[in-house]
Amino acid sequence: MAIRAGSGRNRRGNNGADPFSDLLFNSLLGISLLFFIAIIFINPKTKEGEVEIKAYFVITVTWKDFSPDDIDVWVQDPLGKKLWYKQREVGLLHLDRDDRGMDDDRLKVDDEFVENPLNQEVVTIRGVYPGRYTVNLHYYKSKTDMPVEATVRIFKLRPDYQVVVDEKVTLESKGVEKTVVNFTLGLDGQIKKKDKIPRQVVVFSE
Ligand SMILES: [Ca+2]
Ligand SMILES: [Ca+2]
Repeated sequence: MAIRAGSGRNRRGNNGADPFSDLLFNSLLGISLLFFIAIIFINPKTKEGEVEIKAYFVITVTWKDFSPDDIDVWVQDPLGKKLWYKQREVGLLHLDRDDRGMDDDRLKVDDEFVENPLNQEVVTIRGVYPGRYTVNLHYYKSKTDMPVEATVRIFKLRPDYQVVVDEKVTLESKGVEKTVVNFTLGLDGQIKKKDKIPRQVVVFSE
């Protein structure tokens, strides 16, 4: 069931970052993350102890390469605090970047265009805080006016390895918000409950 969200917030402005450095950083980050995920899927048991990821959970949201559409991941923690592109560090939650489709992923260098096709946002949860977490997707901006299918994967890395979510979520149109999962974390770092009850997380700030 989709949650309809409104519109009218101001989009983030120019933060002054050098676009070429940003593009290179994003490219390297994307490659590193894909490599890390590949290692986990290839041989989780033997490789688990060899990957020094200082996090308890990793959430990846990926949509079609070269898509110009902008999908956002939102996570709400047990205290009700929200992680999103304007709040990229909240408590034990961290969002690596706001991937905006192809915006900021294309740069002209010496009359040639350099593009990073990757569309991915990554969240890490760096410790155990018990309670309910909600992971939502929001179709923020559309240049295609077409549905977007996103792949959501949630890995629990500690105290033991578990694939919590590995599924595709279709966002039918701009403005649609969907709850991927609610999960309740115990003091021991284990998931006690999991459901998909729709829960609105997205808010807008002017
Ligand atoms: Ca985004
Ligand atoms: Ca992108």
